[in-house]
Order: sequence, then C-alpha cells, then structure tokens
Amino acid sequence: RKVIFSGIQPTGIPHLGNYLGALKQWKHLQDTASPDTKLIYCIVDLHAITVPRERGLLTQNKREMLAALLAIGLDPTRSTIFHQSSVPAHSELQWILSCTASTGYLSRMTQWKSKLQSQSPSDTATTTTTTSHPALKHGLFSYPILQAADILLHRATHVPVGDDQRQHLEFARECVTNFNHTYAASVFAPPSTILSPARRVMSLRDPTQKMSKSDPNPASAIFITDDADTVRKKIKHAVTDSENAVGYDPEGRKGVANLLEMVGHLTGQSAEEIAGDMKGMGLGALKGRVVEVVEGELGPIRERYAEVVGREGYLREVAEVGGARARESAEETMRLVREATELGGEC
Ligand code: AQP
Repeated sequence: RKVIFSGIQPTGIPHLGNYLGALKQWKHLQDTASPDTKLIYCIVDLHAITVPRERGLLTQNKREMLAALLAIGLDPTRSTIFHQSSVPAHSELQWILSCTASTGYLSRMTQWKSKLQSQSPSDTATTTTTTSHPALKHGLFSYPILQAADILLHRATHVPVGDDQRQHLEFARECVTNFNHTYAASVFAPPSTILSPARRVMSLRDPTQKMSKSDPNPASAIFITDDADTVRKKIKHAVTDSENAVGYDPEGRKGVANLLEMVGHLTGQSAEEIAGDMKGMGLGALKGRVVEVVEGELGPIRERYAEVVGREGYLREVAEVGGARARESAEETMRLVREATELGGEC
C-alpha cells in the first residue's frame, strides 16, 4: 500500500519556499492519489523545540501551521493531519533507531554542519564535533533520527520534501538497513524521496541562501499570509543585479534566476521560456510579473487562512481526530518493532 508522509516544523508561517518545495506538492498528491493511498502530514513540534523560543510561541505556531495546512487545501477527512507530540511513538521509535544509528554519518550531515557554523564561534566553524559550544544541543545533532522515526513509524513509501531534506531521507534509508540488519527483521522498507520541481527557493535578500522561516529578516521571504501590499514591496526590493535586462543564468545571475523560477513554478512554464517571453524587458517588468503570479496563488490561500485561524474549536477537533488516526497507524508498526526488538513482551 502506498503511504505518503511528510512533515513541517511549526516555526512560523510557511513561506513560498515551503509552499513550492513541499506544501503545494502535498496538496497535489492528496488530490491525485488513488483512494487506497494513505496520506499523513505531520506538524513536527518535537523538531521545533531543538531551538529555544519564548513561552507561548510554540502553541501559537502550531495553531497557525494547522490553519495554514487547511488554507492551502489539505482536507482533514482525506489526509491525516496531526501534531507530532500527540503520538508518543515518534519519540519511542527515535530512541530505538538511535541505538543502531551511526554518529559518524550524523556528523557529516550538511544541515548539522551549517548549524555548527552559524552557532559556533569562528574557531570551531570548521569542526564537526559538538565539544566546544554550549548552544549546540544534542537534539540538533540527532534531529535526522527523529525525522527517520517520523517516516518509518508510518511505514511511508514516499516522502515529498524540498532539496534541503534529501540527505536526511538518505539517512532514513540507512536507518532501515541498520535496524533490519541488527534485528534480522524486515520491519521497514526504504522510503522514496519525491522532490518537487521547486527544489530550492532562494532568499529575496540573499539569493545564495535558501528562503527560510528562521531568517531574522522578514523581507527575505514571502509568507503565505502576507497581504498584497507586503508581497509587492518584498518582491520590488528583491536583490537582483545591475544588469537591467531579463535573462536566465542560474549561476551568474542568481537573484534574477530565483524570480524567473518562482514564476515558472507557479505557471508551469520553464524559467528559460519565461526569460524568452520577456526578452528585451527590464527587471521592473519581471518583478511585476512575479507579483502578479504570486498574488494570484496566495490571495485565495490568505483568505482561507484568515477564515480558519480564528476557529479554535475546529482546529482542536482536526488535531484530535488526526492524532487518533496517527496513533493507530503508529501502533501497527510499533507492534512489529517491539516484537523484533524484544521490548514488548512479558518476561
Ligand atoms: N527554500 C526552500 N525551497 C524549497 N523547499 C523548502 N523547504 C524549506 N525551505 C525551502 C521545504 O519545506 C518543508 C518543510 O520544511 P521545515 O519547516 O520542516 O524545515 P526547513 O527545511 O528547515 O524549512 P525552513 O523554512 O528553513 O524552516 P526553519 O527556518 O525553521 O529551519 C521541507 O520539505 C523542506 O524541504
């Protein structure tokens, strides 16, 4: 049976990168999957606590993320939508997987290495150890094991993610091999990665960096709830270059390429095609086109979000029903895991 699983951190309102790289694909899969395909979408709050936050913010972020998932068109009667911490088996399986996971492999993860660089003083920036900086917590290091547990707990066959998660998916496949080999079992099968065509949407302020919720500059990202005026201003001020002519050169003109790719992902055309259509035009015209297509896509989402985010009772009910369904799905797997590991039986 095909099982599609994916997750998103409740670390703020999703941006255009999350939307094009993951959420739009989630909705597309929901709308096109055969009736017997299981669809499971998780708000990964356990992942979100790897970085500190003010009290109250996580609750708010979780509610807003749930509203955002409904606003993009996920249907809770078709897709299981739930908060990760409402299914304790995610943490239980993480521990079990961690006992066969390699620390060497974890320390080579690109995301971990970049967190090391951003959180460490410069003298530790090139190391891959956790020895020198108190801000580096173990949860950040073992994050990919929890992510593997998320996926394997529901025995996902397909996982739609953006390019930044590709390496973590490879690690999840490694966890499958390690577990099955250690326990001479075939409990898990390696999940396939589904990469959306929008693999990496870049920051509007620095097109060498991916658009990210945790970027402290809100002008770097278009959030799916930004109003029309904010969207227009952010795009108008997007960093491009001094050549005032539309042209697609993903290496040499990263800012312009990012804008062309955004239009492409929203219209279904290729970036080259759009550049061809806009030949001879200036960057102001390109930015105008970006505003038009982004607004066309996000306008209705923004309206649905405003309508649903205040319905606290409804949101609670969606989360409760999703949590119950996810616990059932998890329990089917955990029975097999406990049997394989001898953790479930009476003595
Ligand atoms: N810039 C991006 N382009 C394409 N896809 C992206 N994704 C994230 N950024 C981009 C995809 O969005 C999904 C959910 O991501 P996440 O919230 O679980 O964590 P993340 O990848 O770390 O995303 P952010 O926005 O950068 O969040 P923070 O700042 O909290 O770490 C994933 O499928 C991801 O690939």
